[in-house]
Order: sequence, then C-alpha cells, then structure tokens
Amino acid sequence: MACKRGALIVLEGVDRAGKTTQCKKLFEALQRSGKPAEMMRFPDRTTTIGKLISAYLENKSDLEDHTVHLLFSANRWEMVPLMKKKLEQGTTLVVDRYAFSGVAFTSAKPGFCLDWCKSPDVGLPQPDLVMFLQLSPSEAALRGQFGEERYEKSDFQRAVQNKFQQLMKDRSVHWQVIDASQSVEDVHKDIMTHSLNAINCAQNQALAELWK
Ligand code: ADP
Ligand code: 2DT
Repeated sequence: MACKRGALIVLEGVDRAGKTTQCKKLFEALQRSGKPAEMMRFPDRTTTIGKLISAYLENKSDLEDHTVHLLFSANRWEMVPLMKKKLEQGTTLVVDRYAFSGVAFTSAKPGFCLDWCKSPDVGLPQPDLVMFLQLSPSEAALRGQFGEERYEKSDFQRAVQNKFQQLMKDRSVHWQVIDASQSVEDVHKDIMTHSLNAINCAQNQALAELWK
C-alpha cells in the first residue's frame, strides 16, 4: 500500500509575529511525536534565485518590482519537485511564508492588483493549512525594532497586513487565524492542535493545486 502523504503546513503573518519561533517549535514537537517533518522557508536564500532576492532585500541591489515578484515565485517553483517528493514520502512540511506573503507584499506596492500578483503562483502545491499569526503593530513593536531590510517599515507593513486580510476572505484556502499575542507556549499549543488535525486529514486526500 502506498504510504500516506505528509501535510503542507504554512505559517504566515506580519514581521515579528513569531513565525520562525513557531515553525521551529512545531517541527521539533512533530519530530518528538514520531511524525516525519521538515522545515522550509521562503524566500529560500540559498539558491541562485534566492541570492538575487536576498541582495534585493538587503538593499544591496535594486530590481524592478514585477521582476522581483516573479523571482520570489520562481524561488517557490524551483522547490516544488522536492516538496512533492517529500510530501509523497509521508513527510510533513512546516513552511515559514509562502505564496500569500508573495501576494501581500507585492500588492501593497502601488499599481499592483491581487489577481496579477497571484497568477505566477497558481498551481503551486495547495497548503493543507495556512495559519495566520495575528499581531497588532503596537504589540509587534514591543518585540523589538524593525531590522534594516527593504520592507521593514511600519507604513508598508500596515499595507501588507490589509492585503493579508483580503487574501483571508478566500475560502478555497484553509486559513486559521492564530492569536499571536499569547505566550510562546500558548501559541504553540493552538498551532499544534490545528496541525495535528491537518496532518490527519491530509493522509487521505490528494495534494491539490493552489488558486486553481
Ligand atoms: P517572525 O519570524 O514572525 O518575524 P520571530 O519568530 O523571529 O518572528 O520572533 C520575533 C521576536 O519576537 C523574537 O525576538 C522572538 O523571540 C519574539 N517572540 C516570538 N514569539 C513571541 C511571543 N509569543 N511572545 C513574545 N515574544 C515573542
Ligand atoms: P524573511 O526572510 O525575514 O521572512 O523576510 N517576501 C517574502 C516577499 O516580498 N515575497 C515573497 O514571496 C516572500 C516569500 C517578506 C523576507 C521578506 O520578503 C518578503 C519579507
């Protein structure tokens, strides 16, 4: 009998919402409970495309806005064969940002509509669960200053948050809003509950295609 597939679990949210902290905790908890899991993050700055993106984010290079949007998408597509292989082998993937960040960040720039921004990512593996770590700008500010990277400005982050709210109206995606203002442990408990459900459901379902 073919082995049961792993789940594709994505964490999204604004800067300092706790995505990286929670991806790591979820990954470690799944491993401890004997469920095969791996962590991924986008952008993946290690590939040739990822290095172009990283230089752009660090303000070491400038790229035209459409161009960088397509590079972010290409950086996901280049990982799709590996992602599918892992999922089919039964490994659950815990992913720090995905196409939703891609759309929210570019569509927060002037002159970009949601539909254009979504189009290059149409057909990517559909996440079984997307958890949005919700945190107000004032609570995020208590967690430290913005860094030096290109998008780390409060006005832009507010615009990004609004775009995420628009994306969350789409019922074809399994969104789950998580109250990220709780303690690290309480956020983890919520995330674990939703993830275990998603892993159970994914076992018996074929992997679908995003926004198709
Ligand atoms: P993100 O990946 O969303 O930008 P991080 O996981 O890097 O966020 O966390 C940003 C900062 O906030 C880190 O210093 C982290 O230790 C802290 N942090 C994360 N989760 C919480 C929480 N629930 N309560 C308080 N501080 C947190
Ligand atoms: P971190 O590496 O700190 O998460 O920051 N972004 C991300 C986009 O503009 N488009 C995308 O497709 C993705 C995945 C969000 C990465 C920065 O890049 C932005 C913050």
